[in-house]
Amino acid sequence: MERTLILVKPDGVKRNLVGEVLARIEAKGYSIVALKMLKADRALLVRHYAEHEGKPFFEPLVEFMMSGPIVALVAEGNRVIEGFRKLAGTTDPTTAEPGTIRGDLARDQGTKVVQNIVHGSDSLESSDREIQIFFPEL
Ligand code: D4T
Repeated sequence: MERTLILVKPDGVKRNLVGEVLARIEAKGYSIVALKMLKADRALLVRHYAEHEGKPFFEPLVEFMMSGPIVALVAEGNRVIEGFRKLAGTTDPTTAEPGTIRGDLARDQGTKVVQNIVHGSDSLESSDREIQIFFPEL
């Protein structure tokens, strides 16, 4: 069965949206098979966001992701990678479709990095890699 790594980012946790995000994942019919709250350190985030190293938003992104606790989870189901990306909506919350997590719950905060509530793996290769980073025990 396909699996994806989902993060509720610090903005989502601060705004008490963990339950809302989990409810949308479960209501869609995916199963949550692992879940934890943590404060990510720099080394973990540099691994997770390796593809963005060197980009102008990389440092603000790492700082933002260290600014408070996050919730990491693994969701499972047929085509869950694609399905959760649809539930999340596009990266820019201003233009993310209403009905999506980002479209309904986030907006441009004028910050150097986009604060958009959630992360979801974008491919099978990414999900394998990211699940290994956050849940090496799985
Ligand atoms: P994640 O990875 O968090 O699920 O988001 P996306 O898949 O939608 O976006 P991404 O990996 O391309 O970017 C990671 C993270 O960086 C922020 N970001 C991204 C930003 O602030 N400015 C930008 O131009 C881009 C591309 C938002 C999400």
